[in-house]
Amino acid sequence: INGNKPFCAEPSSSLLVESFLTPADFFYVRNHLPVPEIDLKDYTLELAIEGTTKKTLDFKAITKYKKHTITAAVMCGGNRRSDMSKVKTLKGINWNVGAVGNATWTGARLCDVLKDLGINEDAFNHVQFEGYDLDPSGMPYGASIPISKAMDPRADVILAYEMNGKPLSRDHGFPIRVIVPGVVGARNVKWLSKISVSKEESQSQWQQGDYKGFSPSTDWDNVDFRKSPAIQEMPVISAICQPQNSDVVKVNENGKIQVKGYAWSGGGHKVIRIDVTNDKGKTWHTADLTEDLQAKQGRYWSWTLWNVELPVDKNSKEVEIWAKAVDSAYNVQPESFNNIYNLRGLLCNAYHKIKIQLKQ
Ligand code: MTE
Ligand code: MO
Repeated sequence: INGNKPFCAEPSSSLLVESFLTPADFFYVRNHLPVPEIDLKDYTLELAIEGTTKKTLDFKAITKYKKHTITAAVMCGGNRRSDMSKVKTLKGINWNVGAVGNATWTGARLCDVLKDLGINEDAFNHVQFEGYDLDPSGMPYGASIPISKAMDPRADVILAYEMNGKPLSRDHGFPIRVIVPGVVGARNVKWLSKISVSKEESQSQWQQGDYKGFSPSTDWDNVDFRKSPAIQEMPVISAICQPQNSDVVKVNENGKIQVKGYAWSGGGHKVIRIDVTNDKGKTWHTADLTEDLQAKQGRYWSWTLWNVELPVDKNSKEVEIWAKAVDSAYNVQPESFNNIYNLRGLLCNAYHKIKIQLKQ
């Protein structure tokens, strides 16, 4: 548990790689505001075009749209922040590697719901979302995505009412949340109350004054949030989950140790390779991948789990392990956090490096 009010929590990393689909109870929770309590029979979703209310849907009306299921990882923009914070102090929840989960999401496609509004796509730029959770001044949580992503049937944006085949839990956005696959967690608005098609981005704090990247030299005295774009698609990332940093690991009869983790990339890019080293890059070992075999080209929303057996030196008592992922655009993780440090601790995708003790 990383925070009680609002509630934020992540599973231990070894639990994370136990299954390809993350059970809802182990799926990280990130709330910025108090969790709303919603009665299904009172639930409404407002649809608006640039401020003009066009339509209100109840829960049943949303379930009448053709049902779509996708498998997608959701990752917080601050996942692995605790690693980046070792470079220099920064502001934010001290996430380890667990601010990510992979699940199936079932619901109506956003493009189908928007099509019924009869929008002239060229007249607008963004689709904004609001949640039923409110700040003390009565302002809701909010975010937006580009209209091109919202309207594209192949972008698979879902108004989800099921997670892993069961109704969404309160923690994860009951009764409806938007799943924007390949995009930073912050845009996957929970407890969805309103969708508006607009010329402008969401003016919420989380779109305008947070979830943006900056140069390592930007500090709180000179930061100008208007100058960086809001994070949408996420960069390629991986993490070692078993063993964990400073674990004691028994070397097997073949002189090897088992290492497991996950990797993911935004924008529908598939992870094509994981390279792992235990000699600081002199030798790289290619991991075996567990992938979503149903995913289509350019629509790879799931994470990839990986495992590898690393041969270790007979005499060594301690070993450092590094992992890096490569995606289908041949994007690769940067080697260290030094040159990607940013004051909010976002986009923390440097090589994951751990040190473990060996029992020979
Ligand atoms: N939606 C609402 N309404 N309120 C929130 O605080 N947090 C966002 C996003 N959607 C949030 C929200 C952030 S920052 C993340 S990382 C994801 O939800 C987390 O989703 P989860 O709690 O289901 O894991
Ligand atoms: Mo987040």
